[in-house]
Amino acid sequence: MKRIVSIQDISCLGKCSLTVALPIISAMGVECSILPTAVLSTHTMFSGFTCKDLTDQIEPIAAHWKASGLGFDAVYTGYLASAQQVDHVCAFFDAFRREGSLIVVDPVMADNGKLYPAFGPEFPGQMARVCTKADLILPNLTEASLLTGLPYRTEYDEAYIKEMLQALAALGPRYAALTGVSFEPGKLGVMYYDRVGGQYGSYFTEHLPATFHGTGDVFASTCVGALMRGMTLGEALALAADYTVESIRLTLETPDANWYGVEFERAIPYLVRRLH
Ligand code: PXL
Repeated sequence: MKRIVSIQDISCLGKCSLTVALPIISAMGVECSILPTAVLSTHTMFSGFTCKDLTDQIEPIAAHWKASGLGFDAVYTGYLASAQQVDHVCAFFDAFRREGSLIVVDPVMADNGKLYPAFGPEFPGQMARVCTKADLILPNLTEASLLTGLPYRTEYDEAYIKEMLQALAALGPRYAALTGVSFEPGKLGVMYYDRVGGQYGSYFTEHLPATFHGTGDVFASTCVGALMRGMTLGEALALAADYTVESIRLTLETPDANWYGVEFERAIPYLVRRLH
């Protein structure tokens, strides 16, 4: 069984980051170890959340794993709790990168043109440093614009997306995939670029009329799980998009669904079926 380590926060309630990555990656038949960056009472869209930063735990946990001869087929990072964690996460990549392993960075920090509330203006520059060491990055358009310095647009064409993808890949990763791309009403998806092959690809599916918190984490976790199950990047991104849409569809069908996340749990049978 492939083993990954996911480095992101534990939002104790809120259906995002590790409480999404663990069940999804496990359901896909891939072992998911965790390195929590912080413990929050909820995600940061709730008011009054608590946050215990765990920066000082990253290095000793990594050192114990190294001393015990433990390694990973992939490292997948998401929400980092502070700019101070960036050096530790970069050092972790250097220590655990090995022949054939994959480093996936979801540069979680912003959406809809705005940084998340816990981050200051220096954070995107720090997150860009994490991206330079990745094999694959999975930003949304807001994050891509903050990482590259290119303008954030809500109306755009394929040339703009291709320019953005090239600028993202120029940061260092071989592969960049932009989420939340739409070229026509009713369709939403992902466009990606392989810097080494010089090739673009895309996958579009239904654009459901709602946005939910944590769907980026559902998407990224599924993509990493699918890559570990041997799918190509194009197949992994398509499965991630389809499962995310299925989770949103089931949430919209649930009259008492919570506002803070999607009912990805009810779509797990669909995800598992798609693996066979
Ligand atoms: O879903 C991304 C995410 C992860 N973790 C925390 C967050 C967010 C988005 O706001 O607040 C703590």
